[in-house]
Amino acid sequence: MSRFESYFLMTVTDVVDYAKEKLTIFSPEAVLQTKEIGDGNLNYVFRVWEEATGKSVIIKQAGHEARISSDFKLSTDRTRIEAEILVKHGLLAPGLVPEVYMFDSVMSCCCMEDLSDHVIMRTALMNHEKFPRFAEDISTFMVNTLLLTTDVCMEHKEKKAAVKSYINPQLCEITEDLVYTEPYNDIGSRNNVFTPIAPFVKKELYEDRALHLEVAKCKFEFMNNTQALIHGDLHTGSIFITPESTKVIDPEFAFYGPMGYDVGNVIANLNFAWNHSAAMLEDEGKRKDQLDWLESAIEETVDLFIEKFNRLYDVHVTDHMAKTPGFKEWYLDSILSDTAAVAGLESIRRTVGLANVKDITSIPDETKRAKAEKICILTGKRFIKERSRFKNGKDFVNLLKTVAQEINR
Ligand code: SR1
Ligand code: MG
Repeated sequence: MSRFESYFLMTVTDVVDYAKEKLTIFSPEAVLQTKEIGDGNLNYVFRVWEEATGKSVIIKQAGHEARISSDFKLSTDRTRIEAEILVKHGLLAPGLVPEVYMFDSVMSCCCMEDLSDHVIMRTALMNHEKFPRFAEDISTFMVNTLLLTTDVCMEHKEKKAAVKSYINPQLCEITEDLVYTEPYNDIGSRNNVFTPIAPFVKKELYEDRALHLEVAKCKFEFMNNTQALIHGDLHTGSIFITPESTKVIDPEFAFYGPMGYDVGNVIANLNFAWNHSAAMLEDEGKRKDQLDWLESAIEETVDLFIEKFNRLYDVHVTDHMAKTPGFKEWYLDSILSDTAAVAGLESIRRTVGLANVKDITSIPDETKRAKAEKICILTGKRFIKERSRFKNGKDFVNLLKTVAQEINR
């Protein structure tokens, strides 16, 4: 009888046996190596490879609680959501996600293409690398996976069935708490606030009542706008990249929500990379070069999203009323406003909340880190409060540059 007929959390040794027994890619005699390589907050990720043939795969398994904190007890069903969404994303945005080889509902694990020739984008950006294809690829990924899953394009009963089938209450709750609530009040007593800026956080985040009202409005938009099948966690740690290729991974937070949640996450995480390079690059020429590239990546991501959205909308719109002149522009405007708000919410929560980003926490100089954090918080606040005025890529970049200048004055 197989050891894998009831669920348990695997070790590297178990994973070798599992791969030999369950995956046709390896023969039962294969000599396999394995390493746990996960650096995310939730799951275990094993790379399994056979030296002799050069074959390799990734096996990702979900545990009953999050790695980052045992506060989060989670259903292991999230691996099913992830595997199903990866397959769907592969159909909607071919070449921009890893191939799924197998999903195992008993062991709650998913076996997929090994992307070891790619690097995690956050790490690469912290090494000040540039990726000329990024804006082109990520805008295609977002427009295709988002617009094509809306009521604008889909038959409405099918879309409602999809809303039902992709309901994801546990992971949505994490976002509702960590993104839309705790950074503004620390009611979970688990914010990670960098001590030198604690008074700043108190004044700018915990005591700004006008901000709280805007965040509350955004929270209810996130919970109630079943607009598109969103990735739900599209940060630079969810992107594998090379200069020639972009692959989006980890869609376990996917559900029907507002499109701006994905676009805003991308913008905020480029903002973190910008702040990392601004703080870490001593050489003025190199710093300017990297910041210019990051600014153009933000600008092009937004502008290409708008351009491709407009093009795809005209080709794929099926709803009669969505063809009304002016509706597309109104709809896109609301997505850009949500994008700005989420760029702000993500900038703030990764700075002061439970799940921080290395781009900021790895800045060793206290003064420089404090400055970077203040820029993230203040850009974040203005993205949220002024969200209706962001209409193109330049608007997003200009805010970042303006706030950075003010802090550095
Ligand atoms: C408890 S999980 C913390 C964060 O990690 C994930 O990547 C999501 O961003 C989540 O908010
Ligand atoms: Mg993840």
